[in-house]
Amino acid sequence: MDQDDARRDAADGFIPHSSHWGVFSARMKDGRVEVRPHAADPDPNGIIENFPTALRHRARIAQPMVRRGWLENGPGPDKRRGRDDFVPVSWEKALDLLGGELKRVRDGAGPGAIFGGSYGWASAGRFHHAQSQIHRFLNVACGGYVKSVNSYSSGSSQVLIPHIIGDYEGLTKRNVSWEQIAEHSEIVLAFGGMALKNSMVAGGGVSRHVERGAMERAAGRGCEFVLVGPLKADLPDEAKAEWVASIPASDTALMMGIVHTLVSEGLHDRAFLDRYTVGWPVFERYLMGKTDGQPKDAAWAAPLTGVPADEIVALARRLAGKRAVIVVSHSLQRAEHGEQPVWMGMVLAAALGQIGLPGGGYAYALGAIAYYGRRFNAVPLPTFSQGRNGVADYIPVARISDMLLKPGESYRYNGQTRTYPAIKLVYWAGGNPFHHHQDLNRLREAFSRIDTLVVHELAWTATARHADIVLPCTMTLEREDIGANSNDPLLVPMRPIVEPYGQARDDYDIFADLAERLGAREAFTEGRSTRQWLEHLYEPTRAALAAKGLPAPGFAAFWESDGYELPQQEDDGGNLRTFRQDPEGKPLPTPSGKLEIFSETIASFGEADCPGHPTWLGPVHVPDAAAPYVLVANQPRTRLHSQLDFGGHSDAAKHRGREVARMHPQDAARHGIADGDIVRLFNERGACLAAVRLTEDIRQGVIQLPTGAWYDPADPSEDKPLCVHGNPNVLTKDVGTSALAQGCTGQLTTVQVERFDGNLPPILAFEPPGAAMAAE
Ligand SMILES: Nc1nc2c(c(=O)[nH]1)N[C@H]1C(S)=C(S)[C@@H](COP(=O)(O)OP(=O)(O)OC[C@H]3O[C@@H](n4cnc5c(=O)[nH]c(N)nc54)[C@H](O)[C@@H]3O)O[C@H]1N2
Ligand SMILES: Nc1nc2c(c(=O)[nH]1)N[C@H]1C(S)=C(S)[C@@H](COP(=O)(O)OP(=O)(O)OC[C@H]3O[C@@H](n4cnc5c(=O)[nH]c(N)nc54)[C@H](O)[C@@H]3O)O[C@H]1N2
Ligand SMILES: [Mo]
Repeated sequence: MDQDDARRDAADGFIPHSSHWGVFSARMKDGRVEVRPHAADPDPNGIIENFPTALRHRARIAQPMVRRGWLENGPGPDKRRGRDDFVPVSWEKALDLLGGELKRVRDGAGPGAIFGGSYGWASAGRFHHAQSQIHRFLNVACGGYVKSVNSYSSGSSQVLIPHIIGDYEGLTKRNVSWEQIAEHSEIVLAFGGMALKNSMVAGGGVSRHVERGAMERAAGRGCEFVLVGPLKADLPDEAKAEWVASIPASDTALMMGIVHTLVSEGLHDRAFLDRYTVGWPVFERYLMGKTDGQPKDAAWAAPLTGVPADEIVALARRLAGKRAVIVVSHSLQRAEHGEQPVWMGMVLAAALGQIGLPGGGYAYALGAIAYYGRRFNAVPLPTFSQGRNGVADYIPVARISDMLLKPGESYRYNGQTRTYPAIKLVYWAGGNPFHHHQDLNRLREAFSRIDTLVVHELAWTATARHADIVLPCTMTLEREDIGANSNDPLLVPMRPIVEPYGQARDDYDIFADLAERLGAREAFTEGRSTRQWLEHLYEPTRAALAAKGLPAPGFAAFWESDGYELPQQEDDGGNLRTFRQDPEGKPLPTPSGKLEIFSETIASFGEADCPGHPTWLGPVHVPDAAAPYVLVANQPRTRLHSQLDFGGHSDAAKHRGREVARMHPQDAARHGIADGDIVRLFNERGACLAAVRLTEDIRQGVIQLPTGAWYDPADPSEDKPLCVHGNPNVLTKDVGTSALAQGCTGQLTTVQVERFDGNLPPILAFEPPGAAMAAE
């Protein structure tokens, strides 16, 4: 931060802090919270405006609660989860009950009956990071837990890319940067776009939002941007993009049509393919129709993609011979057969021969989150150790309902046949499965099968409402921490501005007291207070700064500062650049050492839904008479996932309290739907209400409803209640991307829509359950 700005903040009583949506500062004034973005941030994120209203909102959890049915009848499968009421209890009682239950499961069925994957984004801050806390606790005090692997973000690419490109982080984080886009790229072809709403967010925080500026600079020097996807808003105005409004989930076909054109016209970079890839000849035979009689040409791709053949041909010609970069957003692989566009994107980039050149090649996920396309820090960050997990078992993260519904059944994952464990206790801290998982009615059924669900939450999310034991945790701004992210230079002293809400406690303190009940307090805390942990975690960063001969003040000085700028590494293009320069000496970490257009490994797995090279496996997420629209359930603009949905910034973007869905006016007219109406979206899995905005900036036949509105069932006693608020995950289907990766497919589904003319049910998602209100 600039010295003058820092002085201004300090003089005004603003205290530095950080969040996933940006570094900021905050103060309490006249009982109100005020926030200010980091002074050096050229393009601050409005999401920080959720804090002032959220911090003391009634949706916060004020005290420990136990579900009545669990309290009265003890642990066991129970359909009343999410339908029962809660009994407020003291911290002593809650922790005694939970300590006893953890012992019962650990000593009876073993730690392999505890699911502690606890997926979720939690909050920024290196110490209070809830996943680190819960995992350390379960390791140290319970002997371990069944974990989850991969993420909802990139479940299919995280499995695929090591086979075909080698290093996932090398592709996403040390490859094409925003600096290179601004200076070198001549054409950016972005499948799924690079929406600024998405790159406004980074796990751990970001001090400068640079994406808009980089696109503006690139466009200003004549770089062309082409957006492929159903929504025009997926690239900002500054990119001056041309919009190809394609059919969702058709990108693989479009890419094949482009590559077929390149090959037919001799525009592909044969020398690059020969030197840096394996399997091109096999793929080329498939592409040209020699193996299945169907050339994957532009005319073939046109009806599948909704893009006219001549446009596909023209696009191929425009790309050839230029410093071209192919961007594929995470969203493309969060769909059935999501591996295919990620793999085919690499093949397209390889055929253009630009991989490894500045501003060229394959920028998978660039723009999806603010930690892609940036420089890495040159010193290590404070890191809280999670200890050793005594349980080896895991599930691919998005298979949670399958695990709970089908214990003992087998499934395929990454070439293995695995078996779902029998889980008795599920423990969540820092995530919201009723936000992130698909087919929420199925998830409710899954959660009814276990003995006990424990949740630490700062607010009454649907996950908390389905729990047996709910423990209220503090929110950032109520505790001290260190903010950092490996791709942002600012190390931030996150000082609290307000006392914890109600009886809320830090996850760390909760786990320390629980560990005591399991005989493991000392092992969990190592005798340190929170402040002592922060000092301890800060030390390796300080030592690394000192070793570089840089100013390396002690913790006390850091704590009183407005943050330190850490040194960063060069923007050197990473291992794809060195591979290009020296393919024999610096091979990729794939089996062949090259880019794998054909993968022997994947072919050997024998999965019909993920063969040995990119393949068009037929259309998925296809509308039919019962569900004639494709629903795009993408990331929300005004919040991170479900976090602080009750905050003012999120609330202001709703209409009549409902989440806003967008649809094309011509589609709406067929149903007598007008702008601002309330609609019911439904399919065989469920139904929700939403408000409608009409826009021509969406492909016809597509309806968009972002994720993140809190699940709000009108009548929780029903098996498939209407969500009155607009959570699209009551509609999405709970299947994996393929037997290879088993990733999340929540981005797309198909739905029907109708105008909702009934009495509008109230939104109760932000009202605490009855007993909680009475107890306050
Ligand atoms: N349909 C559909 N579904 C999707 C997606 C999609 O595209 N479409 N996208 C998916 C993606 S990419 C992701 S990453 C997931 C995100 O899913 P999640 O990461 O589970 O979503 P969040 O809302 O960030 O959940 C974090 C929770 O942690 C709580 N929390 C915050 N700080 C703390 C803390 O300090 N301690 C504790 N104990 N709790 C805390 C918050 O209140 C919040 O409830 O959603 C996925 N779901
Ligand atoms: N404001 C905000 N930013 C966020 C998040 C958030 O919750 N809020 N979440 C963060 C997280 S955890 C992640 S993983 C990233 C997610 O990054 P992404 O998954 O890339 O983000 P989405 O917004 O879900 O999808 C981007 C766009 O892809 C388009 N799209 C959907 N399906 C298709 C398709 O089949 N083909 C094509 N060509 N386009 C398609 C949609 O129009 C959508 O707007 O975002 C991060 N950024
Ligand atoms: Mo994500």
